[in-house]
Amino acid sequence: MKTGLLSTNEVANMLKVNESTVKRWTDKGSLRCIKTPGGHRKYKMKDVVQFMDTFSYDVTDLLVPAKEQMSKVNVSTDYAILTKDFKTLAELFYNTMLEGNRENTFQYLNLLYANRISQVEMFDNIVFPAFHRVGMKWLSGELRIEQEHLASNTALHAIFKLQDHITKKPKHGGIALCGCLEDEYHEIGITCVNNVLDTNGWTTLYLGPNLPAESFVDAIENYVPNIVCISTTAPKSQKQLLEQCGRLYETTRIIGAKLIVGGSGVSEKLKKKITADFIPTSIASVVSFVNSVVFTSTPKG
Ligand code: B12
Repeated sequence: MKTGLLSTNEVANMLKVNESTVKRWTDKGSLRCIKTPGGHRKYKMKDVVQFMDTFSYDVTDLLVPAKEQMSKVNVSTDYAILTKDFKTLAELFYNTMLEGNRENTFQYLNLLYANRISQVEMFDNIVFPAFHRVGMKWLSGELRIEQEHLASNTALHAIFKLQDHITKKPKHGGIALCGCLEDEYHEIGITCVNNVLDTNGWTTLYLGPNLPAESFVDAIENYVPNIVCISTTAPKSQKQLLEQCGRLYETTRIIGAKLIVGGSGVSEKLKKKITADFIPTSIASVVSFVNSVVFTSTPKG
């Protein structure tokens, strides 16, 4: 997917005017732009939306047609997408997944993706905050357990389905093994990590939740990955988690792989004790770490 700044030509197409008109508006100061070192004008989507809002253009024209399939999108949602108002978008995702309609939830994510919200932004800023809200509502008794289950399953389905619609980088040969250790059933974080790695050219092997440490060790030995990613959200016991991470770490050392341990189960205290190569706090931080790994380490198999 194309992301980032817009060219004068792209803005002209959006506003249905000539490039020279866009340049004139820019030079007059009505439309903000960034000048590249080479002197080219580049535009941020939010500045174009701001301009359209000021001059009463219909911002809905900017969205790609994926929205036709959504039942509940309205102008304020369109505006939230175009201005990357993640708070509003997370709220909408929360409402959509709680309804339990898998297709609508997928369509919502697809709409975001089609409108320049990257997969990483979507997970870190929309999906996870929505789930944290589910957790808070469940804790305060405002959501029932079956609603939490329905929301998680609906979201997981949509997240996997979206993966088939994402433009992926070519495979670079790196293998990533992703999963959760025994007694850990929270798999949304690791699913997102798995999918983002797949998008970034990794061959991912998804082991899912609740896998005993011995089987994880076997998987590392058999598939000889470059990176092993595990997620822990609510560890049953810190002692068990530390011990199991220790075993995985030893095995990754033998084959020359890197171990990444993520998830909100890694508290500040645990961070200091866990043996791992990287302990991320967001999906965004994983991407830069793993991209450096694939070119610097070759698994010993
Ligand atoms: C959905 C959910 C469930 C679902 C999970 C469904 C599924 N298929 O995944 C089900 C119903 C199974 C469930 C069960 C339970 N749950 Co629950 N659950 C949640 C909820 C609402 C969302 C979890 C989630 O996916 N969050 C999104 C994740 C991705 O966020 P994150 O862990 O913070 O991860 C971030 C980063 O660390 C990174 N990341 C995550 N993993 C990884 C991995 C790698 C490699 C990398 C690079 C990055 C990365 O990505 C995220 C971005 O910021 C949370 C609420 C919450 N606050 O999260 C409660 C919550 C986690 N659950 C909780 C509890 C208590 C339980 C149960 C014990 C309830 C019960 N009595 O049965 C069981 C335990 C099950 C078990 N043994 O694992 C508590 C945990 C409290 C605690 N700290 O111990 C929470 C916090 C709810 C609450 N507010 O109290 N749960």
